[in-house]
Amino acid sequence: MPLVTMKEILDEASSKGYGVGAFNINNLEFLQAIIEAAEEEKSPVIIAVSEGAMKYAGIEFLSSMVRLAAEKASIPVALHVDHGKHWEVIVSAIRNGFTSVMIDASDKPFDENVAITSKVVDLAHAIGVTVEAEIGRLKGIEDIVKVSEKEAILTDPEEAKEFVDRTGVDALAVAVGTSHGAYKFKGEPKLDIERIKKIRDLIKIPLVLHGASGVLPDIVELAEKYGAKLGGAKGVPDDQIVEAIKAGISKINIDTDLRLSFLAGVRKFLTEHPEVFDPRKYLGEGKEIVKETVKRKIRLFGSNNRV
Ligand code: PGH
Ligand code: CA
Ligand code: ZN
Repeated sequence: MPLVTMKEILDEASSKGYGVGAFNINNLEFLQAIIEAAEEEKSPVIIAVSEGAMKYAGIEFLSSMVRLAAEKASIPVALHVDHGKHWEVIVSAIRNGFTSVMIDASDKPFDENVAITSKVVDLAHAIGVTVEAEIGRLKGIEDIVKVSEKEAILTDPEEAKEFVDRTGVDALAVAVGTSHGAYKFKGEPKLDIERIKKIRDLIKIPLVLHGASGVLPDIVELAEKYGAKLGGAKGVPDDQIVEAIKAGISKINIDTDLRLSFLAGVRKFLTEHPEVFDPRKYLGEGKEIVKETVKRKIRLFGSNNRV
């Protein structure tokens, strides 16, 4: 079916209380893995493209691939800009058929974030494109030394409400203790679930959890068995993701878990078949593990059997 907006996918998820994965792609194999997994699990899915991905592969190549994949698929697919920082990128994405954009001005002072986000909302809504924005900064709770620092970094519920009222965004990314990458927590993994509940009580639009990868221990172990060095890697445990969804999160962003899965597959294949030089073979093995990981995520988030 043609690409749908992210709002369509998330409003449905939010009203029924399940989560939907937004999975990052940079190339063909990750896209194939995600779409195949979502089709087999009968799940809606969000394909996320960062500015880095656009720089790596080209926005036209990525958007064309995703549009085609969606048209051939039997599940709803949204094409979304992840962490858009530049006005030109947002405009270019909309011109290239993205159905959703994230404008991330969360590093700016509150009023400036409101102004930048509002400008994107005006443009995007005029042509039916969904907007996600963010307030607060992503950082592990354990890394926060003082209480005052915690309040400055994590999303303040009252501020979140004012932000949504003033900007008219469709989805809001909140900072509740996660961070990007494979090294999220020095101590015990911990999300501020109470904060999600407070924000949920004040805000009716879908909420987004960034930095949500689990850094799956079995995948890390597999990659390390074949030579990867990932000492100290730690992510968000599955049970905390479930709690976060129960508390009101609707969109869950996953990048790192797919990277680690691909790495494990490619490393395993190359180690076991040193004589093989056909990229379809080793990339194919990477793709299979990414696909398995996406299926695990879909079932964890509860978006399976929804289409
Ligand atoms: C993410 C992905 N992308 O926007 O938030 O986070 O590094 O935990 O996959 P991870
Ligand atoms: Ca941010
Ligand atoms: Zn993110």
